[in-house]
Amino acid sequence: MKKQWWKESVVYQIYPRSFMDSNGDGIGDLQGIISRLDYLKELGIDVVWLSPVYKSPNDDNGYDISDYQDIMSEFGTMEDWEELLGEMHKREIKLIMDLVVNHSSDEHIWFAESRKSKDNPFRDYYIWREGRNGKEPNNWGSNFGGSAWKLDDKTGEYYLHLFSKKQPDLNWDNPKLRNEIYDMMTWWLEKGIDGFRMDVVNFISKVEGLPDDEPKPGKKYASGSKYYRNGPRIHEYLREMNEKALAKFNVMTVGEMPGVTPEWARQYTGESRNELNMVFQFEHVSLDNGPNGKWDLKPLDLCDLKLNLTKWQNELDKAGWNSLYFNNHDQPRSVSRFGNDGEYREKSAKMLATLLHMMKGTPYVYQGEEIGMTNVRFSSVEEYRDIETLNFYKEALNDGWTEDKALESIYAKGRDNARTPMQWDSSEHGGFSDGTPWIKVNPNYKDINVEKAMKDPDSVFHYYKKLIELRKKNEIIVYGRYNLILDQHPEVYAYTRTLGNQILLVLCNFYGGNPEVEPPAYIQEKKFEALIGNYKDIQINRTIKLRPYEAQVLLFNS
Ligand code: TEU
Ligand code: CA
Repeated sequence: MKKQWWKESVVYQIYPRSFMDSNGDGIGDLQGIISRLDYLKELGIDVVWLSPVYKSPNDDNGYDISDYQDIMSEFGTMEDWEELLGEMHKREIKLIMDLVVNHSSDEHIWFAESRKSKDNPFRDYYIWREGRNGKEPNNWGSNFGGSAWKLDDKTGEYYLHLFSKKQPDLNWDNPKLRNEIYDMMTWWLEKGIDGFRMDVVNFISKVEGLPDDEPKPGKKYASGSKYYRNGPRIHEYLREMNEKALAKFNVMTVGEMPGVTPEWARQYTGESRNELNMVFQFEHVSLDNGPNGKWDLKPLDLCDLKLNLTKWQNELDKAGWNSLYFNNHDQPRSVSRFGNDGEYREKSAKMLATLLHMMKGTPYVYQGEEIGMTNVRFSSVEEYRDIETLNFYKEALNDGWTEDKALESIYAKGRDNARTPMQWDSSEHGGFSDGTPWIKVNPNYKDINVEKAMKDPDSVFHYYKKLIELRKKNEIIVYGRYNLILDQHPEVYAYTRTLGNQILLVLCNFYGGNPEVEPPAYIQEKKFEALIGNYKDIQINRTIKLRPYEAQVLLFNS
């Protein structure tokens, strides 16, 4: 397996709106990020993935871009951005930008032109169709609810929007559009950025004819996703993008890909294929979805998680590369979702971090995860800001859900769980802003904050720091082969990594019980070094006795 800097890196995701506000308007900004770079350096991360900071009307918090080559005024100026890049590079932190090119904002100049007339030169930058018997061109639903089509009065045709109606899908089948994108990417790459995270990039090629899909019983709209995920020309486009923009630079790429399987991922990330370095898959964060999707709550079965992550570890072992994540700006906080955010908040946050960071792949840390930030429960829907959440709430009530039931789903799965402001200290608004934050701070900020975590040597922060350090010192954590053990154990997730004559044993008690596990035979014979654990000692005899949410990592040399 070829060594690469991005295989040896840990990435930290910043959601700028919620990270740090420097001027008291309640909105995080670029100067705010600059003021916290020393903190990130202290944590030890190598790369920052910055969620979108481009000009945007913020229908979807920057994932609706109206100018790809300008900065959102609420966040600062291009000079601020240049300063941010410089300050990061000075600290040897790399910067990858978010590339959102499945769609633009409807306020992008391309769309303003496109909608003017059927023969406008920009018409084909988007996906326009005539209606069918006075209705939408097909029965696809948008990922944010409702139809995926909007009728535009000006020309009497519909445009496709797989997300909000202010996010019209770009037409990648048009070579002119593709070249515009590659030029824009090159423009950023020449500024010296270190790569891209690509938003829903496996959606860019749609099946010709945009056929109807089968709706679920009782539903008006169908998913349609089988006609736009991993579509017919996707590999062609990614290779062209590589050839025309990426290949000239030593950068990393990660494609966000809902619905991707390991088979697909091997094609996208295979070393000789010249497409992407890694993908974000969604299978492991969908295991607690019921049959009706994310809002349909279902408890996680640990064995499902083992089976799934193991499949990804094994299938991408020789071809491709994994990205490792539990959190991002779209997911609820992992300590609340898979751990225990009450009595065992710190223990379980460390356990989950151990489980993920000792696997093979590039780990991603989402802002606040490194101090064990939790989900939030706002008492009324008025406190929520996320378009997906608000659309869901409206639809759920229309479908006959009670307010309480809808709120329970939002508490468990809503994206705003991840978007409450970063908790820096115990001062008002958690030290995020001197003004009124655009979304409320989680009321637990007095207890959970960066200042407190940095002072406490036992904190989740210091544990993450150590996990990141270990990856730098032990090649086995980066390149060792993964092997699941105790595969049927209902409470313990255990695996080994092997490289040369070393074995790394990772034991994670996923729950609050006291399971006793039989260690592999070699544990009796070989000397080991305890690399990291979330208890002060380790209880090993004939068996290993695990305490609630205990995690242990042992390294054997032979
Ligand atoms: O998310 C892609 C996506 O599929 C989301 O709809 C995701 O599945 C959902 O948030 C979870 O319920 C990307 C971005 O990460 C997200 O923030 C954007 O809203 C979306 O694309 C549109 O750009
Ligand atoms: Ca601000």
